[in-house]
Amino acid sequence: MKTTPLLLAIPFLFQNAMALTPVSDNFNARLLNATRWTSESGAGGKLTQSSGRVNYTTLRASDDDYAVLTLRNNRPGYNENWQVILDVANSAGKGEEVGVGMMIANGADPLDNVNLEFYGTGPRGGFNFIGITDDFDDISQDITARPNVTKGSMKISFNKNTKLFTFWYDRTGSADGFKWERLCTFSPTGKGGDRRGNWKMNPAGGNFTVAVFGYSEDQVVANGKASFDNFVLKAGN
Ligand SMILES: [Ca+2]
Ligand SMILES: [Ca+2]
Ligand SMILES: [Ca+2]
Repeated sequence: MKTTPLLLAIPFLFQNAMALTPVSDNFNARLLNATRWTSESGAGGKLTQSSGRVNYTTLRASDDDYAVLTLRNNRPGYNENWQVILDVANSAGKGEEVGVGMMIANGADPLDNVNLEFYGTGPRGGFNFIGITDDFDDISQDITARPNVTKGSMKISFNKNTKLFTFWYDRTGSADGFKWERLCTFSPTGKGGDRRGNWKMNPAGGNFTVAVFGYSEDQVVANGKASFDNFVLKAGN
């Protein structure tokens, strides 16, 4: 059939020419955009879009409460420069027992992932990096900065040439613009970076899933104590 070569060519061209589709969400609508995000939760963890942001709550203090929103149709690539940004607020004052943040996972294996979490103020507060490969999480490898703030912004960027993720925070949030401070880098090739793990990414077609989340461990989290806002995925790093 004459159309066959064309039909075969389209996906190929599409794959090569396709630039990253930017996403931004100010969470100002009454309801969460369910076309954009898939929602998942465990134990009593709950994410609710209200007052122009997404609030994390739990009514009962149980183990492993969490709630996650994952971008449904947008997977940034292994061969693109991209970044994700999020405003975060946390006045729970419980250190790492209550967090909000972002997770990037290997699109081919969710057990390979990196997380940037925000714990708020205090000696156990701050912005914390976690790197996990094949579900192995060594907390002695976490990297934390403690600017002693209850709100700020976080950014995870990916460089297609170095194949490094870089983790950043802004200690004042987005309202006054961004002044990014570098926390650390992670290499998914298993080589280089401040931390590393071999995710065995597909060199041609590898991609990543993007999620935002809240979680708590044995804590009641009242509405307004932990939240996030102003998600952005865009090209460049
Ligand atoms: Ca908002
Ligand atoms: Ca793996
Ligand atoms: Ca700022």
